[in-house]
Amino acid sequence: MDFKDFISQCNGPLIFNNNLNCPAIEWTPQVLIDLLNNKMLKCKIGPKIAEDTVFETDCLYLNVTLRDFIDWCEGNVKESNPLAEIDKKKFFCYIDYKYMPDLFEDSPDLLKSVSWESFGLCTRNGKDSTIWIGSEGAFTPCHYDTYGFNLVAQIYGRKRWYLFPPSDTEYMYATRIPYEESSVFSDINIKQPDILYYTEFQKSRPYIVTLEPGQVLYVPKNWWHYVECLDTSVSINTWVEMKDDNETRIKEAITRVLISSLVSDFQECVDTQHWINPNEEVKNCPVNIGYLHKAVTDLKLSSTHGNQDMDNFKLFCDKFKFHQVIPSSDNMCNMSESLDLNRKRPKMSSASGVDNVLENAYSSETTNNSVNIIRVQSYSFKDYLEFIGYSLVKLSGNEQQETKADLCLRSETDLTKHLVKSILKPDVINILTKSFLDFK
Ligand SMILES: O=C(O)CCC(=O)C(=O)O
Ligand SMILES: [Fe+2]
Repeated sequence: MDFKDFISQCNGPLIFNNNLNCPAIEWTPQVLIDLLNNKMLKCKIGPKIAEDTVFETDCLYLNVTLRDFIDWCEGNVKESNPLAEIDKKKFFCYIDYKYMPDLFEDSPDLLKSVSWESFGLCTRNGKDSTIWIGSEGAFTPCHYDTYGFNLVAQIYGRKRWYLFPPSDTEYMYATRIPYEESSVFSDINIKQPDILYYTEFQKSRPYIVTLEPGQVLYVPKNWWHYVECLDTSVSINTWVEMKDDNETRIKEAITRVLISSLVSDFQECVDTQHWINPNEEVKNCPVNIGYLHKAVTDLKLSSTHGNQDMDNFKLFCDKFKFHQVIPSSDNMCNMSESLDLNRKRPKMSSASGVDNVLENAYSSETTNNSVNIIRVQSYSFKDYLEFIGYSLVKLSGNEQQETKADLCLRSETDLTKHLVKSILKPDVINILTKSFLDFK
């Protein structure tokens, strides 16, 4: 395999086994409890199962220590635990999206415990990383990240990723409400999709992988993902900037201008707080126009003087140019059986045989210690439905469509939200960006 071959493999998600070499691979929840030293952390609480998509804006937030969180996960709650009232059967808790420099502001030396050097990114460490600690059943709704590619290290417990390629965007019912810089959300609930309402979704091609501790997932730029914790889970990721992020920055700046002016137009009559994710802040219009101006200036500079930034994607590909990438189909035939013998955990119960294959095909328990790279398997839409245990709701297609339409148009607030969502749709933003760039 040479450099070009590896680049062509990078057009889909990949799993890296035996390649994470840094002290943070030992970060069990217990180790993290000691390292974090009773630091208060914002914890997201949401329903494990819901008919509609659960966005961040639908969740409850409580401040907890990691000890409170783990005690709750283990069913060991004292009255003083802020999570004492939360029913573990119905709800999940997620200490998600914690930027490591904030988490370890009192002990910055710990940032060196993470290193992405074995992925060709020599200077990247905890200062560029984010940590996610979830209870069993915690999830992040389906979205794609607009900048760069992503490397995700699974440290403890298992996490399952459902991914969809950027070419499926037209089937994913994309929306910028709730708004968060650099995240485009899907309206679809991936675990219980309403395929009679979101009819186009059936044309999508799902890729599914269960990450085990020690594995690293490469997520290519703009791939959609829905992520769920199968156990109490710890993972660490880094979003790696790419050269073409400069153009994305203009799209993001336009979106920010639009959302801020829409919020100020509508805030008197609608609860616009629900349009914005809790970690996000919409600044006022002049500030946002300033971001847009800077994004355009930066793009101009990079196109006239050449981009001086290191090409991270090139560094990453260079590192693996002599490695084999095992195609997922080979992997399914050759590896799943032997891996099955080595399993440490009991199988999940499922109605489908696909489950066993998904559970086993990507285990890190390979026969030797050399790095191996495996393509993530894609599935037919039918197999995916079977895998998630989809069952048709009792309503007939027409009834269901009508009920949904009734709900959407029930109140003026919903109608407004609908209208505003359509103004912020990614295809509208693309048209605006294009005319903006042409105008310049
Ligand atoms: O692990 C999760 O829950 C979500 C992670 C994610 O969205 C990301 O790494 O981009
Ligand atoms: Fe993401």
